[in-house]
Amino acid sequence: MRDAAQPIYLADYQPPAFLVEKVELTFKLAPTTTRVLSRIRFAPNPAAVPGQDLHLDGEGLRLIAASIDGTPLTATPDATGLTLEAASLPDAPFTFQAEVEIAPEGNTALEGLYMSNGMYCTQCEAEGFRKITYYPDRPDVMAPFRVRVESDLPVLLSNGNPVESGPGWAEWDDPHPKPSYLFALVAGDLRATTGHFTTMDGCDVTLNIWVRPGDEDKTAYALDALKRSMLWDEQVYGRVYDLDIFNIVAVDDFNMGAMENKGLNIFNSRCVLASAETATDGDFAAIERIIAHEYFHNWTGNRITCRDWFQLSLKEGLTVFRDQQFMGDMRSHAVKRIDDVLTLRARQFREDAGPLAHPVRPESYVEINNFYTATVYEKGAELIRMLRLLVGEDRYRAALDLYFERHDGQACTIEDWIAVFAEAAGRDLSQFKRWYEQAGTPKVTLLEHWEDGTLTLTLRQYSAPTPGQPLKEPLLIPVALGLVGPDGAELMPTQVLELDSPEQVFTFTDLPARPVVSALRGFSAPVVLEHAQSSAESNVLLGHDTDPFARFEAGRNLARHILHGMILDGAPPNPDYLNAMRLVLVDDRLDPAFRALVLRLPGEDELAQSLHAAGHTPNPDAIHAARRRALCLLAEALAPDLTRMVNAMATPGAYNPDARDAGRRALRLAAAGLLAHADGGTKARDIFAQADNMTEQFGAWCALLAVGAGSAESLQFHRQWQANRLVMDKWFGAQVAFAQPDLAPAVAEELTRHAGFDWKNPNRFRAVIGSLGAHPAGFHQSSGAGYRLVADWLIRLDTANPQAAARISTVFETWSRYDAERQALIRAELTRILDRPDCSRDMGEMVGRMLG
Ligand code: 0A1
Ligand code: ZN
Repeated sequence: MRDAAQPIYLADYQPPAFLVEKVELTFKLAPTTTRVLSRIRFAPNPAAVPGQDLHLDGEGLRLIAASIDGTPLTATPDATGLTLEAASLPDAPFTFQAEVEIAPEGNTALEGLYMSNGMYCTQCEAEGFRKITYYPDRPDVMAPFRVRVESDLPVLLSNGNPVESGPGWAEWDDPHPKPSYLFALVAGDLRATTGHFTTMDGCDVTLNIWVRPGDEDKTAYALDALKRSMLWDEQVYGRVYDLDIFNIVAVDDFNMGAMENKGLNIFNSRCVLASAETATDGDFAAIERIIAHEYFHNWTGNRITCRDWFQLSLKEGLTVFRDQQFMGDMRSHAVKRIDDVLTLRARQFREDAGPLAHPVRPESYVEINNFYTATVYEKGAELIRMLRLLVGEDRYRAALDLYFERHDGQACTIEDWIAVFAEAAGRDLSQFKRWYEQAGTPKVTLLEHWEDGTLTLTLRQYSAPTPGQPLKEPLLIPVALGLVGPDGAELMPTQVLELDSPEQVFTFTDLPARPVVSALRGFSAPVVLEHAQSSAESNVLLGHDTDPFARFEAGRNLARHILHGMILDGAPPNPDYLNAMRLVLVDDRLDPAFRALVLRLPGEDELAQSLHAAGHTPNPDAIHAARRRALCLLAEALAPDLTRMVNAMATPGAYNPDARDAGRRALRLAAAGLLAHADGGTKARDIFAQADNMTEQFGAWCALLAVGAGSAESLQFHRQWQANRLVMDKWFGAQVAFAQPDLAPAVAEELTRHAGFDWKNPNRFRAVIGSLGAHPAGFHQSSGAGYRLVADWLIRLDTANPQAAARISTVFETWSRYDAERQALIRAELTRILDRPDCSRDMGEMVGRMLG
């Protein structure tokens, strides 16, 4: 039996004692008295150690009756479920039946069966099914499900294909064996937008996007993204959809972004609903990506699933990599790569550098929900990307074909994945596998030596200790590198150097002149590169590198260097930098989206992270002030060009969310945002007044808030959008995100008293409390007011929704970067969160790890 606070170890994995041949469920839905009847056909698992008990997970269930092959059961459940003793079980297949009662209405944790705005829905990943009925709730038990739903609500959905329905009931059949975490049920007053897709095998698939009445006008983009995802997966991976119907449902109360339940994806409504007026370009892109992500899970996750939750990255890393490829194909590979690297650094490098660092495949956990992390997802995707780079595109595709062929219908491990890859690529990947096992971001140092036409590069790697891993082995790091002439011409196209030792030397001979080294092109490995380059060299790369990521990175390095100087000793920015930015801004050969990214200065948290890595104690106020001054200086230096760009990048005609127009709007808003630091927001006010789309309306309002203006616009925004939940999340969030640092905690506190602050809704909670945690100078006010407010609310949320509260607690994960006073204040708040008798297992694990 499991003690709830004890860790579970990968090393303790045991195959299940029994397999399930068939599941039949009947739901009689009622808000406080839902009855779940189950009929489960079990068979002994030939691969298991014989003589084991059968443990059926179950939490918070009221057991009405249970039987085995018709004989009533005598066993009584405990807090973790029902244990059927080996001696009492037949050693042949048998049928277990149970009836339980649950209360979805009171389920504020949003896990299991719960209610959102009068609609029933489920969330079973990772371990929610045990809150619905007794079952071996583990991913290596896969079975076909047949489900009957009884309710007066008009729309009744479950996984698979619809088989029969009548007034007040519907039956669904899912022929594909699946683990319980992919089970789903929805019942509500819903409206569908319907489309069709014909698979490459000629089968017609009905596609439905189900929403609440009134939201039907916000479904077109999701439906289109779904069709494009289905086509892409056929064309690029040869993967065909396998049911007659694909349903997507939008739900307002949802802990995460979306969930890939077989044939019945459930989405946080913010990840589906979009119209020009209510969603920004960023929202449209996120919807496209998440629709694709969940759809791609049908093969990478559902048909091939994980043996246990330690293998989570097997499905998540691969599926994120696939959605990144898809987005690159749909939009721009260059811009997508830069965006992905920015996210990786902001979230995963931050995690990897602190007390919550863990390997892509963790070795233990207390609460698995705490491991849906940037490391498992985003770093996991980087590992797939590196594998592809190391073996080449063709062998990558061959490896994937083999993976699908060999493992379809199975619950697999990272070992299975690596073995397929090693076989298809014909190379030993045992050293590569360490990437899955070692936490922390490796540091790669690059030293140059130039003599007589020969360039000698010394590459070193170092991985610092992380919690539980004091010593690290060298990794296999692909370093994509090119050489650029001082005039900007490419002297040597990209080569992939394989760094597999602590130190290696590479030489390049017969060079006409000392080249500029363009290292880590395309961000070929998730490492921190230390490579001293002069600003003249960075300028060559920024202006000429053939690799767009390297161009971006050169600009970023210049900006970071200048900001460090301003923060640490008030040094003014180098005029060369201002000039380099001007050249990028006005270069019409460059994609506007790319220019918008280059113009964006590193954020405050990134600066705190890089200062800390360089041995300094970051001061959040000083970082904020210096960054603000840099924005003013840039704005003053570039004002005429910025004004020109605001005008030139207008997108006449009807709003189009495609990458081209979105890129122009991004540059337009970046220019207006910067200009606001010089013109007080005049241009931004014009954009706001004329906007016919949310991207410009919201972008312009944020530009005003960022310079302390925009109060009239705030009122107008509120008046216009108070009836729209998703837009109101923006209204709540932006006021905190752009608050003057010393006022930010009070602004957030005030908003928590607003009638619209429905704290049990995760989107709204995040908009206020999450935004304060993401505002470094506001959150880290030396008074401790930010810490106190966040801790108060986390304590409150922990009692209703531990999973969401534990996730948001990561705002504290960087505490050890800061000065002793701030550290003491944060530790006191973390201790206050932890030292409560009712602290959840989720929160207890997170805070415990943060305190170390
Ligand atoms: N598997 C989903 C995300 C997800 C994960 C956990 C959840 O509850 C703990 C809910 C959703 C995905 O990758 O999209
Ligand atoms: Zn996923």
